[in-house]
Amino acid sequence: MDQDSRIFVAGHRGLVGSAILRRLSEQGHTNLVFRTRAELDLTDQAAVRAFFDREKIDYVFLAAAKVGGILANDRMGADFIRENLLIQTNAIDAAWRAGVKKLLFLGSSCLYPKHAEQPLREEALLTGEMEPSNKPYAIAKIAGITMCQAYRRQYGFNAISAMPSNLYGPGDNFDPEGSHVLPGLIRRFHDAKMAGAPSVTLWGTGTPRREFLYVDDMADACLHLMRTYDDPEIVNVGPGTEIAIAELAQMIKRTVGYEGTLEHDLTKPDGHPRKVMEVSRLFATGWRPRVELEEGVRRTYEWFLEKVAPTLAATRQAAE
Ligand code: GFB
Repeated sequence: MDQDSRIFVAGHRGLVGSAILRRLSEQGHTNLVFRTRAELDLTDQAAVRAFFDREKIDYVFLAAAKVGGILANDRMGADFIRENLLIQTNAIDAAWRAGVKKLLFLGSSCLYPKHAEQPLREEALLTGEMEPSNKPYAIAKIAGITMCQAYRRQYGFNAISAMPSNLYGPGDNFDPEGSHVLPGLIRRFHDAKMAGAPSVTLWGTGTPRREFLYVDDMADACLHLMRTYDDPEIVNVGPGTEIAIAELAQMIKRTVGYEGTLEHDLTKPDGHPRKVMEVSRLFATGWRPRVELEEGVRRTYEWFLEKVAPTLAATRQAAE
């Protein structure tokens, strides 16, 4: 990837895409291409082909996807499988047809079997039953990974796939129902603090274990892989450390400065009992994450206070 390579970041308004765009800019890349959904609907095959034919793109970061937390996945499986299959099929195929040099596709640690041996090795993919709450999402994403591998094998297309752990950071979705646990709890503890509420509800038992990677570290890993990795096998991207959800909740509670108690809503799913990835394939290439979880949570809460909280406060006032 040269400084003047023409680079398309699909999904540049999302958590990962916006971080990739920031990182590319910081590193002096100026020939960057991005489109809003209104400008380019990635589920529209003809539009995507016309875009790639016209734009003469060299590199693609395919960070556009329909994503969400455990409840959104559980309730809207049809949307998750349809949108992801369409977006990735259109983008990967059109990129190859238009002569793109290299494409990075993103999977997720939730694609691994529910009871796979931990830490999750790349070889564990497709070796067992999936976690039912996110099966439609996982099947779609596994199709994308397989498509990258098949296009490489049949057509020589340099398409690689990374498997991020749970991600978080500035630009996240803080919707109380649809979001992932970390931004969801920041929002819930913040709202409870503002309202002086006596308790905050945690979904599930709090015992599931997850690993969380700060999104700027993820973006950094994506650029690193784009520059250095050309193999068909998937690569896990995570910090290699884990935390129980109940412990994470305590960390967020401290960061927000909430003083009430915690309750559990056991009607909500736990999902995978444990998801921690084996990251030696990535670490062997010299890459390491930089932002520790506590620091990342602090930075994310600061971003939330600056960008999200004022709008919430204004909405609350208007409703009163
Ligand atoms: O972040 P989360 O939705 O991702 O949930 P997954 C992680 C854990 O936190 C689950 C618990 O055990 C939840 O039950 N949890 C506790 C909460 N309180 C909350 C809350 O307020 N909100 C949320 N969202 N969870 C998703 C997958 O699974 O991870 C997706 O469904 C995706 O497909 C993503 O891949 C990375 O790790 O369980």
